[in-house]
Amino acid sequence: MKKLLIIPAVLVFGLISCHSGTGNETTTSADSTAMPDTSHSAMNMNAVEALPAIPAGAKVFFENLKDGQTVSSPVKVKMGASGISIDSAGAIKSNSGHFHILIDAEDSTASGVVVPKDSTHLHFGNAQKEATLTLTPGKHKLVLQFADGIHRSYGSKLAATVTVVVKK
Ligand SMILES: [Cu+2]
Repeated sequence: MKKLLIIPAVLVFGLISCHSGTGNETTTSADSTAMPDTSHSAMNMNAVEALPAIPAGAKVFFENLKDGQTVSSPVKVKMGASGISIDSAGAIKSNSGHFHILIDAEDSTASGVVVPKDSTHLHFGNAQKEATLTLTPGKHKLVLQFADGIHRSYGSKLAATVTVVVKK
């Protein structure tokens, strides 16, 4: 049945565009017009999945650090999450992600943006819940940022900030 529909489409299209294209191009156009469902699902497969939704009530927090706390370097940091599970990086999974620590950087990485990977943006893609940071004496802002399996930030809703004072 589809071939019967395509043939008149090719004829009509060919008549309209007889000066502007070859016969092959005309056939290709008619095929994609005749099978919109196939081309549409192929596009969806190529598109990147949306950032998973944040479960209601989920949060992340520094388990062992309070804002303004004085610490000595190296600092052991315990990372906590509730209402969302901690998983290794790799695949996009709903209700899960992994930790990042931003050192003296932004307050949170914008939602959906891949967390940078550099000396001030640490990734814990093996589902680690603890980290040891070497910090210079003085004040430092630490941000705990949760992100999905491909490092896309969940934004400020799954971020926590503390400022610590490192002893000399
Ligand atoms: Cu990451």
